[in-house]
Amino acid sequence: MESKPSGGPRRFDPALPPPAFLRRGPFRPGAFRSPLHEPRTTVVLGRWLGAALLVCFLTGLASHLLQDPPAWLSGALPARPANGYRVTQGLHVISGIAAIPLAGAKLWAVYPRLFEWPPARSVLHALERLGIAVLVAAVLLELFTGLLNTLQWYPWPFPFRQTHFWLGWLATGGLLVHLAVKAPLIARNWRRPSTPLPGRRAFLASVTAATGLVTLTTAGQSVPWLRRLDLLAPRRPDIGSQGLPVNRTAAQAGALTVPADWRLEVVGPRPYRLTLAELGRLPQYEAVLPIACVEGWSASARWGGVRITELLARAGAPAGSAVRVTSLEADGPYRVMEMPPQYADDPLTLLALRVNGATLNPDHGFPARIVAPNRPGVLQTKWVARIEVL
Ligand SMILES: Nc1nc2c(c(=O)[nH]1)N[C@H]1C(S)=C(S)[C@@H](COP(=O)(O)O)O[C@H]1N2
Ligand SMILES: [Mo]
Repeated sequence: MESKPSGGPRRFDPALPPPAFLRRGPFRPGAFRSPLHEPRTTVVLGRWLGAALLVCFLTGLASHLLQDPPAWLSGALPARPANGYRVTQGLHVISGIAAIPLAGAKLWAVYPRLFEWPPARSVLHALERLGIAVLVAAVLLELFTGLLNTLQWYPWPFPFRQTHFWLGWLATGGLLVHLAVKAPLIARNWRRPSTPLPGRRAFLASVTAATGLVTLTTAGQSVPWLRRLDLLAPRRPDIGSQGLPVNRTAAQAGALTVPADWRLEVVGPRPYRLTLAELGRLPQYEAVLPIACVEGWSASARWGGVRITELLARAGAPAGSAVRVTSLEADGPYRVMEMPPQYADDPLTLLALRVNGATLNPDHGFPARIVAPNRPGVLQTKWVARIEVL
């Protein structure tokens, strides 16, 4: 059956029939019977998917810059709002998870085009299809690696963060080219058609329900009032020792032992060392700050301890100094952390000795850890050994 668009809703333009020997399986004329493989459906899905990917890209960029800023930017990152990273990273993971069913539906709607004949009508058409292949591959890999990251599962040989970052640019670039190429088709199908297509409403309602369901059952890992619905996310932010999840336990950090003669070492113009008891006799402050993990969960806690800015002043550090913090861990990617001056100076930035009123337990960083406003969890260094003025 050769279907030419007539009257009713437009199908994707039918091309030539494939050669006789190929006319089987998906190359059979009429192989795709659903009327929903058509542009209006893909435009409706594309709007939602595009919005989710855009939010995901921008919040991902924020995440990357806060965790690993280029030198020219590091002094300009804001320490406020204190919850900023919690919100952007929460949105990053929420939009990424929502994009998964949306991308599935969008690909289902367009996949008959994979079997178009001829595979390329012109050089331009070949380039366009190549662009779509890159876009689809980048988006799928991005969603897949991101989802596995929320599970702390890295079954691949490449570094997650850099790969995820560059794939994000590739996907976004590919998306912009795709939108430009498809602009006329998008414009034609932007508005609701006068004749509704049977089945489309039910299909779109199912996609909306699926997206809503995965969002609602995972968003509670970062959105406190959705906590009770948090059934599918890897973490419940209220489950963990001392009322807070643990990302990497002391055991996972290499059977970490705190030496009996532990002292905080502060290195600056007037270096000094302090025991835990001596730290406890310095002026103590409290700050309510979240741990916001890049993997998507976040939880607020009440931290108590000494202000970093006061420790630095005591070492004779000039105002506006950056610091390097080293953990007791033997190795591990988060053993050493650098903190630009705007965080080190902030009255909310603490060398915390307590969490939610109790002495830190080993998993939360005993004897002392860093907490600072608007910073990714990975930079909230646990088991602190040394603070150096840079
Ligand atoms: N020294 C050290 N500090 C660390 C880590 C680590 O592996 N080593 N993990 C970080 C990560 S990824 C997070 S999310 C927070 C988690 O803090 P919590 O386990 O107390 O909740 O600690 C951070 N501090
Ligand atoms: Mo983390």
